[in-house]
Amino acid sequence: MRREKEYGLNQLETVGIPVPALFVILAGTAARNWETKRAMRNFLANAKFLASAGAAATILAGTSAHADQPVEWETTFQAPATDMMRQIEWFGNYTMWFIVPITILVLLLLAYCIVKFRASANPVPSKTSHNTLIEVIWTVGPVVILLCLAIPSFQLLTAQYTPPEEAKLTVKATGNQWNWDYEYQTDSTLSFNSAILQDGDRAKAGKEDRKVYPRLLAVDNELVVPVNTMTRVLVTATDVIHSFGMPSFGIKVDAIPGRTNETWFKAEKEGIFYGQCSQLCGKDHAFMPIAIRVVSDAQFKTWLAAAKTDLPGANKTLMAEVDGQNKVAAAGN
Ligand SMILES: [Cu+2]
Repeated sequence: MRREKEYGLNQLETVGIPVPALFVILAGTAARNWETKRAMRNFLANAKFLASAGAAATILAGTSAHADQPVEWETTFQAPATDMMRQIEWFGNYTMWFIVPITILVLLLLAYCIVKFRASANPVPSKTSHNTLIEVIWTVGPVVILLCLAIPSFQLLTAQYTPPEEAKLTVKATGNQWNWDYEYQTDSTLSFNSAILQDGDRAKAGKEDRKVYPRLLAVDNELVVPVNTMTRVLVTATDVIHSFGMPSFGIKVDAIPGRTNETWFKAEKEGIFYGQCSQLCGKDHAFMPIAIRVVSDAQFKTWLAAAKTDLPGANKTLMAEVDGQNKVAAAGN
């Protein structure tokens, strides 16, 4: 802040802008806590701009009990499953409050100028080349707007790189052309490969429900994590650069050969979540999905113990339990 004061905002006083007033506006923006942001976000979420968004939400509501995944004609983010994603969603909506008015203002100004100063109505154009007031406005205006965007943006970036607590579970995700290896860094390591689910394998895997296990997103072995647990993900690759992305968790980090990147999440909802490799990595880039199954702590412990000796068996048992729960929930019991 001091640097801004030294090099930037001091100049405002020379052009007659009351700097303290500016700081009040900015401080208000910066100090607004997440509760207020949440309220604003809810308001924005209700004010859907497009009818198709509403339609997409209706479609999504039908499947959200089971899974969070992309839906056709989706115009908004997938439903957040972590606080980080909620903050990202808030910031996305917040920027719309600047983008939409600016776009409308510029459009109206253009239309006004095109009509008012057209050659037939205004044959002798003005030769004005300077106007101090307008120049000050179009310099100061964008500076204020950029500061209003920069401050929450940097706060969000800082939050993403500052895990609020020590991770309770560490998982390493290694990208390969074109599948993922997962390694649980627990007392005795568990590692397995996770590749796209082939249609021919659906019946054998018990994954015939395409709503829960969608085409191009379902995998043979999901990454299983416990709910409400701080999870650290170490991300690397063996061949080319991939990217580990999970939209509803608000995470995306490059998987680079010879280097380990780190990200974290704390999933708040149980269910199965889908993401994809997000870095062009070769001919099957579109076919290396990421599936994370979030389960209760007890279910995770049982699964982890069983998976060390029999992964397919552990997955089947877990699926039977989770799908059974969902059926009971769907029946309204
Ligand atoms: Cu990839």
